[in-house]
Amino acid sequence: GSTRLKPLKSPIQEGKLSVIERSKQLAAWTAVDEHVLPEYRVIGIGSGSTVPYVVERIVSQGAEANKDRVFIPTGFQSKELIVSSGLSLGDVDQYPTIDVTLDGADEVDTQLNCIKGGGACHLREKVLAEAATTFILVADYRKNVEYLGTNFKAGVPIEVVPFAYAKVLQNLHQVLNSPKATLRMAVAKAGPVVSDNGNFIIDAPFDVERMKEPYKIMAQIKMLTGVVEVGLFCHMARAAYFGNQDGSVTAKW
Ligand code: ABF
Repeated sequence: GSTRLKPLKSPIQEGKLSVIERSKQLAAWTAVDEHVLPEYRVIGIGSGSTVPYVVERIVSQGAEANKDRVFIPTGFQSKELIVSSGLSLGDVDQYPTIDVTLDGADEVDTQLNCIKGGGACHLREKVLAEAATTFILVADYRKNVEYLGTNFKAGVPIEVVPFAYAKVLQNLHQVLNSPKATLRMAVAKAGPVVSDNGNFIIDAPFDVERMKEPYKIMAQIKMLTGVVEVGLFCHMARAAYFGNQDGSVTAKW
């Protein structure tokens, strides 16, 4: 389903944010208001630039609401956000069951399949998405698409063990028909990006037709020996919230 919610008034930030940042904030605030229920104790916090607005809104629920809660990070950036916001930090090994995880996405299709991993955090993000009773996506309007690959052209992020990266690249080029798959390099080509888990990231573009069946692609990539995790999250999200340019929010479920 899908619905368009009325514009949320956010007097605090009125006029201080760009249209895109404001749409991220609106998506995040709406998702928190709808899904971070008072009785929830264990909350998964994702990565990216939309999630800070999720934490901002949770903090605004007050010290009383947050005093018995624990927040589980999806990586270094997410951990820093939790700690700097004064919220209690927990580990997923202490809390393998999470009440709700809220996270961003690079793109979300009409079935709520999404591309994640633009920030090289998708392995831990998928662990927390799977451990959550409810997994919620928050994003700006650019991510709300009919088919994956419409706006996000960098390709499917794939975390691979360094030992196997050249073999996996070859498999993608020759077997899975992604001739433009590349190893993700750090800024200024200083070397390959290394994930929080010490692995490399490959970005593998597929043509739009193939991206109409993301589950199939995800399964084919996941079977390649050396692949740790694929940045395609299929049939996992309960709902997705997109801030729109006009200040309204679109909810998809
Ligand atoms: C994380 O943040 C990643 O899975 C995804 O690539 C990225 C989205 O970033 P942003 O919210 O800044 O668009 O969720």
